[in-house]
Parts: sequence; structure tokens; C-alpha cells
Amino acid sequence: RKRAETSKKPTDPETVHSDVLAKVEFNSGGNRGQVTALLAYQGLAWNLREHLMERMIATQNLWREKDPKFVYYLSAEFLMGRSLLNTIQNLELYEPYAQALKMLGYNLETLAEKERDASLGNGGLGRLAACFLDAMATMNLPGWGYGIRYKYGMFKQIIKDGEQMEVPDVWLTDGNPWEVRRPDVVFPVSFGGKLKKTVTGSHELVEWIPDEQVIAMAYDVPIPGFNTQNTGNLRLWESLPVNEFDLDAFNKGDILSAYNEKGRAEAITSVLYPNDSTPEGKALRLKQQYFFVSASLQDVLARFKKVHGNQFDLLPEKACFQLNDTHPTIGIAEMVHLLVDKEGLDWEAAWGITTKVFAFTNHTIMPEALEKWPVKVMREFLPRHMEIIETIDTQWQAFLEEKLSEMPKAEKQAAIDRMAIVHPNQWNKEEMLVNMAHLAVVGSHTVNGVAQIHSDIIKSTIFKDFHGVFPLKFQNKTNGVTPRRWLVFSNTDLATLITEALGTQEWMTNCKLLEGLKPFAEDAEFRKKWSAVKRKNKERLGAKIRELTGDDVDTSSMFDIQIKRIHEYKRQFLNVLSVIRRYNTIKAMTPEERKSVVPRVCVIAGKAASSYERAKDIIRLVGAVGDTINTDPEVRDLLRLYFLPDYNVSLAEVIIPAADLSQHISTAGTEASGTSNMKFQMNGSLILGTMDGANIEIAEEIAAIQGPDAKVGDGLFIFGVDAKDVPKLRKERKEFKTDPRWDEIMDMIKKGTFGNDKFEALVDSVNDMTVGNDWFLLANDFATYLDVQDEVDAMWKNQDEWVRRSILYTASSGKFSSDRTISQYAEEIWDVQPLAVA
Ligand code: 26Q
Repeated sequence: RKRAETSKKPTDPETVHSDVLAKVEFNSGGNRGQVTALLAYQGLAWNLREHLMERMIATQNLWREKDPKFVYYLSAEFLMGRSLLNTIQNLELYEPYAQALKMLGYNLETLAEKERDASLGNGGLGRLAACFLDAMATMNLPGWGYGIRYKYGMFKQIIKDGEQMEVPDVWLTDGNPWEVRRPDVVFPVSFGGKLKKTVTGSHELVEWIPDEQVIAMAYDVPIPGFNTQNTGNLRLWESLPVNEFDLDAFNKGDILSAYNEKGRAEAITSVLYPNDSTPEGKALRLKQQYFFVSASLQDVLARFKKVHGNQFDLLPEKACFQLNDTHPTIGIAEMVHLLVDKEGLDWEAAWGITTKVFAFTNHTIMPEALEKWPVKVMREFLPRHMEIIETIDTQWQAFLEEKLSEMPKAEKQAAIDRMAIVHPNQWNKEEMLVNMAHLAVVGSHTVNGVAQIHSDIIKSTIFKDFHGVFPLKFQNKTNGVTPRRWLVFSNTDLATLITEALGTQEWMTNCKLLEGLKPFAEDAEFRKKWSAVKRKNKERLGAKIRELTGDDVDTSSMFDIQIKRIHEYKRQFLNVLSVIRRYNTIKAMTPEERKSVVPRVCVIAGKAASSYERAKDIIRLVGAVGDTINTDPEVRDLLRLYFLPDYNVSLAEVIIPAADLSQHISTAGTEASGTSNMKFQMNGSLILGTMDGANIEIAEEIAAIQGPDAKVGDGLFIFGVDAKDVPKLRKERKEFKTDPRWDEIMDMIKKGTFGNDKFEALVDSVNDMTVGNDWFLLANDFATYLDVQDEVDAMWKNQDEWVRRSILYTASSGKFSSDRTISQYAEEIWDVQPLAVA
């Protein structure tokens, strides 16, 4: 691989070596004679940053010159992980940089671990945004990400006495070489105050007189594309006070209030809300959302005006905004505010432009995760926006009156009430709420779900009425993940093997070419190489497990993995129940019988929202069951269970390549898509799952590669009830007769077999049928889950077949590249075209 022709910076190892040393000295004040690992990492990063800047500027210059249509991906979360290896590999500088480091006495991979993850996201939605940026840059699409530069990202999870503790994520203390502070890019953002109205003839002018203002300052994070000069940008906003310091108060001796304004302003971008699908209506979160969206829209409009003046009717030809869930949806009201109040457009023109530039992605149907803001709160912080939303709602309801005029009156009114943007709280009719998803649907030209089943479900559930009104507004965009980070860079040995087999590395940007691996599944020599790579990856995870738990594991055991946020609907509890069942079975065996048991190392990892008690109970249970099993001399050679702390992007990069089996076992109809399932498939981990989210499409692809006779589900371990049966089963769950093995396990947990008696609430949540519990149907799926686990064991004993399937998984994973997802967004929603730096 050679470096890009247009780069001015030399990249031979000698120059890199001396350049890094210069950075150590001049940037970090380090001693050339004593380059610690941290200093070497920083020197390297500061050197690479110059390559990135050079390319980003070239890209921006071209884009400015050609003025193509841009997409702006608005997201409260970007879960980027580490940047060092991603940058080096995307720039195709691995060899010279690895050599330069060797001269410094370091190994690149070890140094890379010095970098702290950028954990500016909770889970799937945030990581999806990061994969999308990678795909956009790689495919040369004009587009930027816009988000928040949280001072503290996702909390660090510490397990103390079996319980999750949350520690602030202090990720910026060593500085962040991957961002460029832009004191020249600042916008004011206002809150609160009141409205002043002046009527001239038929025209009403509204002036918002806020009582609080902060400054949004930009930080640019260059996003290198793979195998291209193009480098995108993630622009993150930091909130700063207008006045750094109240000198007056200070002089009067009021030292603490001198810092008041600073504290209040900085609080806005201080911490990521650590909630996955269990939101809390905190006013500060609304301020965060408005803060970053307002700054982003002001920024885009300022650039637009430089080129097109006030020809705002051209805006839809030049810009579109993708709303990553409802979190940035206040942008719809902000666009109207900017166009009407600041630019003087009339309402109809402003609304017409607004609905042409926004598109909305929904990521969940969990009722508790659908954002609804009390009108009271919205009016207090954003009085003008509240009024705009009320006007939008009034016009929307008037439109519906027309549109549904054929309906009987009562029925029509009920439909309008169901689709209202502002409506009463169903639990407290006194309180009015702004339904952000309804605002997003009304204000966007397109609404999409994130996997086929999910896109179908939203049309028949939460957006059913809207779908009746605008059938063409609804689309599906099945998620994808970047094969660069999740296969090429995190599983380099497998990538090398694939490239050898296919005779080209083109598959890295054209993942459908992975299908070329199909014949190799029948090649015993190739299968041997394939397993050898897996085994090496398992050694690496084994070392990690030792580092985190102190235990050695046998890497010839099956590695059985479930990693994702801890949530009842994801059913980690069900996983633990089957591990307990396995434990009981082994205990009851004779030594002779035990010889036929397939040894397994079960790993569970993930964070629980800090206020989510049931999720925290699950973490405690995993730990407690693990302690019992892992120390039982009769069982520990055949079964282990570990909860690995502080699951994040970097840990995922070690775990996923090492998985033999991965579990995706949500109650059918609850997991919108899932994205780790795709990463596991790419890395040749067999999948045990339910027919939910993207599992269904993964199963379709795996069936397709096996030929016309294969049925969907062949080659995977599928179990559980069907999504369409869930509502009925939920109604009947009081009468459900549980399996005796289930009852036995529940008794064990209750009577304290796992050295802990605080599991009552957890057990009740799935067991107390009389009070209508077990919403996620663990009991219904328990028996078939155990059956399919037996199938897994049987298959493992036939390693030829197991490895054959593993190869076919990778071979059929091409659809789940985020390149595919992003080209569909680009063509079917955004209408943006690639524009590459020559
Ligand atoms: C909302 C309001 C207040 C506080 C927090 C939140 C909040 C924050 C994050 C609500 C939801 C989230 C994250 C949701 C999420 O990650 N959803 C996942 O999105 C993935 C990408 O589409 C899907 O693959 C997963 O199925 C879905 O669960």
C-alpha cells in the first residue's frame, strides 16, 4: 500500500519517527530520551492529525467550490471509540507507522490501547451514527455529523461487590488530538424569557426576548474515509458562558456567584444522559437538545447564505437533515423560528422549506422511550418554539379535518386526537405534553425504521394513523455497520485470510464480494486456517478475561457471548436461567456422563441505566451465578460464566472476533434492529436468536447463500414466539403453565443458592403471573430456548459443520455493511451524490 499522492507530508518511517519525536518535545514538553508510551501515543496522534487536517481541508475546498447537496446527520450521540488505528489504517499508513514506532521501542497495537474511548453515546443508536460517518466518508458523500461535545461521556462501569457503580467518564484530561477547537465558529443560543408581539396590519411580528444566553463553540473531528482522500467532519458543540466571569460579583466578595454563569452554561454540554430506552424528562436534556440543534442549523444557514444569500427556496436542493431519533426534533421548530423570525419569511414558505429538509429515523417502539416534553417545561425554556409547535399542531389538525372529512365525526375526532402533537398526558389529564415523535413525523418528508420488521411494526402501531394519512412517507433502512472497524481492523488475521482467498481486498469497500468465500466453506484446508484465526482471537479474549477477572479460561471451549445494554427486553435474564439449567444438569451427571458435555465459557457484558433497578439486579445475578459456577470444582472445567465490566467499543473489538456463538434473544417485536448481530455475523460467530429486528434479515441472507433449498433460519439457532403472537400471549400470560425446570431454577434463586437473597424483585418480575408480569415472555420462550441450546451443543461436536457455517456467515454478511445502508439513504431519502477529491 502506498500513501496518497496528493499528501504533502512525508510518510517514510524515518521521517515519521523524527516527526513523532518532535511532537513529543514541542507539543507535550516531553523528553526525547524518555518517551513513555503515553507520550509516544500522543506524538503519533498529533502527527496523524496533520494528515487528517490536510485531507479535510482539501475535501471542504472541493465541496465549497462545487456546492453539492449536503446531508447533515443530527445526533445527540456519536459512539466513536478509539481513533488511532482507524486513522492509520484508513490512511493506509500502517507499515511505515508501525516501523517508526518500532524505532521508538513500541508496538503499535499496545500503544493504541493508551487512547481513551470517545464514548459519546449509549449504545446502538450512537454507534450507528459513528458507522454512518465512516461510510459517508468512505463513499465520498458530502455530509457532516453534528452533535454535542460532552465533557463526560458514557459512565465507566465498575463492579463492586457484584453491583454496578457508575464513575464519571473523564476522557479529556490528556487532551484530545482528534479534535480541532474552532474559536472562530461560534453561535449564540438562547433560552427562557418572553415574547413580544407587534401587529402591523394583518402581519404579526413575534420577537423572542430570552433571559439566558450561552455560546456554542465548534470542535471539528475529521472523519477519514477508507481508501479515499475524502475526509468528512463531525462538528461537536461545546457550551460556554457569554461572560466568562462576573467580575462585579467577585469584587463584591461574592466569589461563588462570580462563577454562576459559567457553571450554568457549561452544565449544558457537561454529561451524556446515560439512558438507553428508559428516558427521564430532565429539563437539562431539552436544553442540550435545543443547544446543539440550534447551533447546527445556524451554522448551516450561515454557510448557505454566504453562497445563496436569502434564496431560501433553494435550501432543499442544498441541504437535508437526518434526525437520529426524536432527540434533535426541536430542530423542526428551530428551522421555522430562524426562517420566520430571523430571516423574515412568511409562515407558509418557512413551513414548506422545513418539511422538505428534514427526515426522521425511529429507533424504538418502547413506549417509555418515546420523548414527550411537558408543555410547561417547553414554554419555560423555549417560549417561541412552544408557540411555533402549537401553530404547527393547529394547522396539522386543520389539515386532518379536511383529509379525513369522509369519516364519521366521532371517529374523525378520535383519529385527530391520536395524531395530535400537543396532547394530554394519559396518566394525568391536567398535564399537556409535546409528542416529539408526532412533531418529527409531521415535519419530515420521510420516516424510516431501522430493520424491515421494525419499519413494518411502526406502520401498524405507533404511527398507524400517520401511515393511513401519508402512506408514502414511510420507508425502511435496515441498519449496517462499518466492515472496516468491525472486521478489517479488529480482526486483521481474518481479513488477511479473506483477502488471500478472494485474491483482492476490494471486498472491504464492496462487501457483496464476500460471497466469493462460499466455495471455501467446503475446503478442509481453508476451514483449518479459519479455525486457527478464531482460536488466536480467543487467546486474545482469554488474556482480556484474565486481566479483568483473574481467571484463566480454556480457549478450546465454546465462547458464548451476549454483549449489549442491559434491559429486560433484551432478556439477559433468560440467558442466565439457561446457564443455571446447564449447571444443574452437569451437577446431576456422573463423571462418565460429564465427558460428553461441551465446555462453554459464557460471557455477558453491558451497562444498565443508572436508575434501572431491574437491569442492575440482572448484573448482580450474573455475578452471583458466575461466582458459584466458576469456583465449583465439579463444573468449572465444563462451564464458566463471566460478567465483564465496562463494556464499550474497544472491548467489543476484542470480544466480537473471538465469539463462537453470540446471543440476540430479545422478545420478538421489541429490538428495533440490533447491530452487534451484524458484527458477529461478519466475524463468523454463529447466532442464537429470536426472529426479531435484523436477525430476520441476517437469517434470510444466510439462507440465501446456502441455495434455493435452504429455509430462513437454517444455519442459525432460532427459537421463541413470533412477533405477531406476542400481544395475544401477553394477554394469556396469567394462565401460562411454567416448565418444571423453570420452577426449579426460580426456587434456587429465591432460596439463595447463589449466595445472595436480594433477587426477589427480579424473580417476581418474570414469575408473578397473578399480577400480570413477565411482559417480555421469558417463561413462554424458556423451553424452546433450552432445546435450541441442545442443538448448539450437538452442532459444536461436528466442528467441520460448525466452521463451514461460520464461513458462510461471513460470506453472507455483505448486506450489513453500513456502505449499503448509506447508499440507500443517499438515494432514497437524501438525494445526495458522491463527490471525491481527485
Ligand atoms: C431519551 C430521552 C431521555 C434520555 C435518554 C433517551 C434515550 C437515549 C438513547 C433514548 C434512547 C436511546 C438509545 C436508543 C438505542 O440505542 N436504540 C437502538 O438503536 C439501534 C440502532 O438503530 C438499534 O439497532 C437497536 O435495536 C435500538 O435499541
